[in-house]
Order: sequence, then C-alpha cells, then structure tokens
Amino acid sequence: MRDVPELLDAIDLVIARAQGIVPADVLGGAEQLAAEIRDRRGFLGETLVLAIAGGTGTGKSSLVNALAGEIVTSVSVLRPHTDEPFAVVPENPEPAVTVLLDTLDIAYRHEHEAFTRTAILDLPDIDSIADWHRERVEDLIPRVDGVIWLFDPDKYRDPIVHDEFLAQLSEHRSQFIFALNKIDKLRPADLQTVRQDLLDTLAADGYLRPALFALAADPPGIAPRGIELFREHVTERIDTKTVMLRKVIGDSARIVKLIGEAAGVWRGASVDFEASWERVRGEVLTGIGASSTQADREDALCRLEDLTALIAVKSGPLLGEAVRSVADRQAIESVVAELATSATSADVPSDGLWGKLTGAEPAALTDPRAGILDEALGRPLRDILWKRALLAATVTHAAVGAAQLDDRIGNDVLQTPDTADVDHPDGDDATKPDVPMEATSGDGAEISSAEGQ
Ligand SMILES: Nc1nc2c(ncn2[C@@H]2O[C@H](COP(=O)(O)OP(=O)(O)OP(=O)(O)O)[C@@H](O)[C@H]2O)c(=O)[nH]1
Ligand SMILES: [Mg+2]
Repeated sequence: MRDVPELLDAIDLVIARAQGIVPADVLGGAEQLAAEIRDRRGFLGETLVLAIAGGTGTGKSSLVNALAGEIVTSVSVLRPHTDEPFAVVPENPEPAVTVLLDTLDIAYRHEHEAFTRTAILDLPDIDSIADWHRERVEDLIPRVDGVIWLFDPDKYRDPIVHDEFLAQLSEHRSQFIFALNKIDKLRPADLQTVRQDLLDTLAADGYLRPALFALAADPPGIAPRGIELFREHVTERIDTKTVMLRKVIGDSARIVKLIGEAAGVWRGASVDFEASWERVRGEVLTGIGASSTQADREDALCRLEDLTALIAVKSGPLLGEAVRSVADRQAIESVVAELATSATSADVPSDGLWGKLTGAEPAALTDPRAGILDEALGRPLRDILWKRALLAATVTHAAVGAAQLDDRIGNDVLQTPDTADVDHPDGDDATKPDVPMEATSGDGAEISSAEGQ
C-alpha cells in the first residue's frame, strides 16, 4: 500500500463488495465513517502540502527559494512575475503528491532535497492575474494542509486582499499561516507598529491570534531572516499531521474490521467448500445407485442438506439466506430424484487407479451424474461463495495495507515497509492504529499564536 489515499480507495472497494453480504446497518455505519475520513480537510498523503499566496511582489517565490536554501524558482522585480503555478516537492514524491499536482494542473514541479516531507505550491499573485479568483483559492484550501499568506510592508492593508479574499475565507482560518515579508525595509520600531496593525486588520477579517511570522526572504545583500523559526513551525505541522494520519489509518482499519467481522471473513474466509463438496458429492453418488432404496435416497438428501446448512451458517446472515434459497429442500429433493432416475448399473463405483493416485472419491470423477449435481447445486453455491471470497481478499488487502502504512508512518516515513510479518487480518497489526492523541485542531479551531520576530 503506497499511501493513505490508496488505502481510502481500498476501503471504498471493501464497502462496495460488502453490499449484499453485510447487513445494511453495519454497512451504513462504515459508509459514514469512510465519508468522515474523506471530508477531513487537508492533503491525505504523508507530505505536508502548503500553498503560498499573496499579492504580487510580496516575495512568494523568494520564500520558496529561502526555504530551499537556493534558487529554485525565479524571482523578479518585474511584476507580476510568476504567472504559472509552480511546486517544489520532495525527491521521489509519494504518488498522491503527483496526483494532487495533476488535478490542480500544476505542470512545473521541482524535486528538492531540502523538502523531505513538505511540498510548497508557489501560486501566481492574486491581485493582478485575472483568473485567480477567490473560488480557486477556496477550492484549493481543503486539498492542502495550509496556506501561507504573504504580505509586504507596503501593501499589507490592501483592501482587495482583506475584503475580497481573507474576510471571505475566514471559516478556513485554521489553514492559514501569515507572514510579513521584507522586514528589512522596516526600522525595528516600525516593525512592531506594522505587525500590530496587521494583526488588528486580520482580527477584523476574522482571524484572531493567527500564526504570524516576520520574515526577510530575500533582503538585498544580507542573509534571510526569520526562516528558521518558520521552518520550525512547518516541522511542528508535519508532526501534527502524522498524528492525524495515524488516526485516519486507525479509523480505516476499524472500518475494515467492522465489515470483515460482519461478513464472517475476519478470521479466515474459507468455508472449505471444495473439499466438503467433493466428499459429499462422492457419498451421494455412491449412495444413489441403480439398486438404491428409499433409505439411501433419504440419506443422500440429508447429506446435501447438512452441507448446505453448514455453508449457510458459515456464510453469515445475508449470504446464508442466498445459500438456503438456491439449495432449498425442493431443489435438493429434485436433484436427488434426478440422480436416482438416471442411475444405471454402470454407475457402480470402481476403485480405479485414479482414485488411488488422487485419494479422491472415484465415483465423483467417473460418474456422469456428477455433472447433474454440480449444475444443480455446486455451481450456484460456488457463485455465492465467490462473492464472499472476493470480499475476504479485499478486506485482507485493506487491513494489511493499513497495518503497513501505520508501521511506516509511525516509525520512519522513509523506511521501506517490511511486510513479512503482516499476513492476515487476524493479526493485531490491523487494529493497532489506535492513537493516544486526538487529531489536529478541528474545524474553525484557533491555532496558537506563533509569531516570528
Ligand atoms: N528588500 C527585500 N526584498 C525582497 C524580499 N523578498 C523578496 N524581495 C524582492 O521582492 C521582489 C519580488 O519577489 P518575488 O519573490 O518575485 O515575489 P512574488 O510574490 O513571487 O511575485 P509574483 O511572482 O509576481 O507573484 C524581488 O525583487 C525580490 O528580490 C525581502 O525580504 N526584502
Ligand atoms: Mg513569484
């Protein structure tokens, strides 16, 4: 299992294949849980995806370069400069990052070693590019882990930015990280005034005590400032995200277990149909020969009924019902009657070489009436059990995938998962992802003030 989005796809498949096998109330609960996981805002891969937004020339591209420690995206005094979205991503990014960039139509991507678990999207400026509408930012916000909104000392009160964007987006406040760039252009005393003024303006927009950093991403002739503190904040967000992801994985594992148990496939899916069917078929064919009595037929009837009853019980309530309806008393009686009428003296079983070699009941292999039994009962039962086997395989895939992901994310994200000891949903691994901590701050929660100097 490569990533959490793939796990969620596996969960969807489990739910789809459980239709008609698992009772509707269990399935409804599982569907709701799965929908809640999908609705969680933020990027569901392991990478922390942050978008940089802000007015033209505020230094968005410069901040990307400062975080990378070298020039990865072009900076210019000519405005607007970046007119195509651009992403800096980790080396060999997880597939979900590529999928996200594809869906966001971000063609320019730069893999950089400085970004081990972070991807930064450098977006075109919002106040001069015609097609950068608020809807586009709004559409982006739930898919990323945060938006870094950049200001500069000259234009930080721009009414377009505050009225058209930030005030309208304040319900997503926990997603925003603000930064005042180009502080090298301010005297220390002015910095405090501007910072307070910006905080007041943001409060009026609906952002109380926001994360606000003071930066100089590309001050002429001197080293950048405030970048380390900013980087620490990003690292904290990565840790918070890891906790959240482990909760998502734990919830996913719970869904799989819920369905696996309800379908009766959690502790192994086999109902041993093939072996039992071969045995009972042999016994029945041997019992109903040309000279069989009423008692022999009764005995055959009972054997077939016992087998289907056993399979029905092992298949769980819904499939059990299906088994009982394709192999009801009437169907069994009619096939036994057909076997009796088509029996000839040639059907007397012989203990041939084939039987000695395979250990199989020779009657079932040589008796042409075996086809009658297979057609009437064997095939319909197999069709039902196939659905169950498919669900079992899907449950195993999802449960093992959840355990692998939990193992990887919980220990070392760069480590290759060792799947050798994970082999079955029976294992404790599948239920392990119960995390001791609650997920990251929920909808509308304030993030604590993390002001840079
Ligand atoms: N004095 C000073 N200038 C900076 C700082 N950061 C960036 N600049 C300059 O501001 C100008 C604009 O920077 P960019 O990084 O291109 O700005 P941008 O937000 O990407 O602009 P668009 O791509 O047009 O949206 C460039 O000339 C930078 O060198 C800073 O901290 N201090
Ligand atoms: Mg730019």
